[in-house]
Amino acid sequence: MKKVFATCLTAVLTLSLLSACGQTTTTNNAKESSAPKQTEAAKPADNASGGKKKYAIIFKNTGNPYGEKQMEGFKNAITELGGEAILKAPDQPTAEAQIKMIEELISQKVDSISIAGNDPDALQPALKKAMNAGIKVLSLDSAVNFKSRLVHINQADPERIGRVQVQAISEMIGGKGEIAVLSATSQATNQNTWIEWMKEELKDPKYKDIRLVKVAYGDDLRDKSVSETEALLKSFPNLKGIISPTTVGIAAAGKVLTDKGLKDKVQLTGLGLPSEMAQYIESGVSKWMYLWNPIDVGYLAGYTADALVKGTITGKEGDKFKAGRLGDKAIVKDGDGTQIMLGDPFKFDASNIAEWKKVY
Ligand code: RAM
Repeated sequence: MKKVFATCLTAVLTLSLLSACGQTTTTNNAKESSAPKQTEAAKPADNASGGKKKYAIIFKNTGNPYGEKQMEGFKNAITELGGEAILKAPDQPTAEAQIKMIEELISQKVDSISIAGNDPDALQPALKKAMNAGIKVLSLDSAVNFKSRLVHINQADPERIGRVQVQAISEMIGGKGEIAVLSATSQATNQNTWIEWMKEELKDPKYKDIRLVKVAYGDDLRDKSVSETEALLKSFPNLKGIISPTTVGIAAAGKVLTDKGLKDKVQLTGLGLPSEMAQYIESGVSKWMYLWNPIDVGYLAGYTADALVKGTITGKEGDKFKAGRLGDKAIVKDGDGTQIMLGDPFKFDASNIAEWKKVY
C-alpha cells in the first residue's frame, strides 16, 4: 500500500466557505509610466488606491484554472489584510511576456510582486530592477532563482512530488512497460524539478522493467497538451502509462484517453485539479492523482508579501510570521536561497474526488 499523504481536511474545506469580496484590480495592460524614477532607497508609493498597499501576483499564463485558484487565494489574503490585489497573467507562458508585466508593475509602483516564474533565470534583470525600486519580490509555485527573489513559496517537497508519481504509475502498470511524461513548458522550474526527482526514483532497480521513452511539453496550453498526448500515443504504440505533472496536461491527457477508448490500456496519473479531473477519476481513466491546495499557495504568498512589505520578515532563514488562517510559518533554507513550505501532496481517488471537486 502506497503512502497516502495527508493534509488538513478541515483547513481546506474552510476554504470553500471563503469567498472573494475585496476590491481587486485585474489588469493586463498597465499604463505607460509618467512617474518620476525611483532611486534604490525609494519606498513604493502609498498614495494611490486610497493609501492601500498594492500587491501584485503574476501567474504563468491565462486559461489555467489552477492559476485562477492560486490567484483567488492570494486575493483572499490581501483582502483580509486590507490591501489591493493586482492579478496578472500573460496570454502565453513565456518569460518575455512576464518581463513586460514586471516592467509595468514597477511603473505602477506596486509594493510587492509575487510571481510563478516561466523561467528560473530570464526574469532576473527585471525582478532585480523591481527590488532595487523597493518592491518586495517573491516567487510561488514555479521558483525564480535565489537572486531574483526574497523568498519562494513552495507548494510541497519537490522530491516527494516527483517520487510519488513514479510510484503511482508503476503500481498502475504492474511495474512493466513504456511510460512518458507530459509536462508544461520546457523552462518551468517546478515541473523540471519534479521530473528530475522522477528520474531519480526510476533509478531504483525495482523499476528495471519500466522505460521512460519521452518527456513531452504541452506548455500548459490545452490544445497543445492534447496534440502532444496524441503524438505520444502515435509514436509509442506500446505506451503503458502517462505521468502529467501539470493540471492542464493531465486533464488534456484524460480527455484524449477517454475519446480514444484507451482506459485500462494506457494508465494516467500526475498532478490534477479535482474539479477538472473528477470525471476521469470516476470513469477510471486515471485511477488516482495528486495535488495540494492551490488556494492555500496563493493565500500564503499574500501573507508573505504583506510580512515583507511591513518588514515583519526580510526573507532570511529563521524568519517567522503568522500567515492568517494557515497559522505560524517559518522561512527555511532552499539551496542558496530561502523558502516557505506549504504542505504535502494529497492523493485523490474515487473515494474522495466527489468531495474535493467542490473545493478546487
Ligand atoms: C499547472 C501549472 C502549475 C502547477 C500545476 C500542478 O497548473 O503548471 O504551475 O503547479 O500545474
